[in-house]
Amino acid sequence: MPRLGLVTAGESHGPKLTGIVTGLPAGLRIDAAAVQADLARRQHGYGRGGRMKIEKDAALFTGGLRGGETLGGPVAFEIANLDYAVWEKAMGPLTIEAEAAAKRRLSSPRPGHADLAGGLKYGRRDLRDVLERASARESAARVAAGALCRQLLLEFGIRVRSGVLSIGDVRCPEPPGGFSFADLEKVDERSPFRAVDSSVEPAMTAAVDAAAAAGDTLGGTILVGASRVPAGLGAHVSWDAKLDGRIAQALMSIPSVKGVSLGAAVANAFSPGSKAHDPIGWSAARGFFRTSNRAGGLEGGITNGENLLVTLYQKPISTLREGLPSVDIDTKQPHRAQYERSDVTAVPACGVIAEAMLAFMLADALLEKTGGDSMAEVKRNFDGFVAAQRAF
Ligand code: EPS
Repeated sequence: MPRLGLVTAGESHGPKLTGIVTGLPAGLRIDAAAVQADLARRQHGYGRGGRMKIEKDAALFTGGLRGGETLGGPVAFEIANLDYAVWEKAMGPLTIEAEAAAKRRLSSPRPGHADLAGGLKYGRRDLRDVLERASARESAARVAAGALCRQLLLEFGIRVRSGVLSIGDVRCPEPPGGFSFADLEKVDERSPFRAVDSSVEPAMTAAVDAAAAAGDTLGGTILVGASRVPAGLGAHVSWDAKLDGRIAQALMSIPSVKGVSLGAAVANAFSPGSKAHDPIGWSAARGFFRTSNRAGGLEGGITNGENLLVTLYQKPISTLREGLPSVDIDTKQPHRAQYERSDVTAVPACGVIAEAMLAFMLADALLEKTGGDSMAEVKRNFDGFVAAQRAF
């Protein structure tokens, strides 16, 4: 049964985002500077629009911590939306001014965004009521929550990293045997693309510039992974206990992510079984190990002790300057989709959000395995199951 919970609240141009993480054990030391660093990493990236110049994301912790340590209760935090200062009249939670709200109304939905589907479902004639919550702004709260989980994982030596594989049609050349966690360790966090191979970054800059000049947008692919993951997280016993499915759901829930694949899943689908699996070896020093990692670290929905490797496929952002063909919901006449200030691409940021979601799902699976209300109990139980595996 899942152990961790995450609820986020807040609209993109409302006063703030709120996050609440439940299920963290007591006694986890929280490094606020590391949370801040992840929030800054998410904001960094070539191809972002004007909004990122306005926001300075910072998590203000308001519950569940004392003196920098978790207490075992829900951990709550807030991230202010600095842009709210100019949106208050249209986005006030309790009162809005009709004229300001009318000026901000969205009535020509953007194909690819949640605007129309959400408007139909919730009966909202101002599609802004949908887009404000569907906005990827919400991912800032996920990153803060993921940063807490990353700190828990680090206590067990588990590290989570990501890197951009492609933007538009510019791809990092794939090494023989595929990308590995070592490629993610080489990613330069100061780079505005965070590509696994920095030699393609000038071509990525040119592709984003060309898309921006044409009023177009770009998607891409991202590799996210975790190292030193112990075998035995997740379970094969029920469809909803399988960790591969749980991770896929979490990563697919990131705005614009439309595909998720584990290890060499796509290549494997076109290969015979003799070339799709990972031979098993054993040595006294390493215990059981694999000579390749095509499975991406999961078999039968259970971690197998190899590094976790997941690829995400992000579609191009659906807000285009000229507006894609759409219909005005009032007149029902053809009308170009309304343009909202937006990004040209958010692929580099997506990697940071993917790290947060993977850290959350791995921390959840680890705590599910160990149980424990305090970090001391979690560590004792973790050491016990690792020792049992070594003796297997
Ligand atoms: C987004 C549109 C843009 C992005 C936003 C996601 O916002 P705005 O309409 O205010 O310019 O910048 O992303 C963020 C605010 C963020 O923090 O990532 C969208 O429509 O999803």
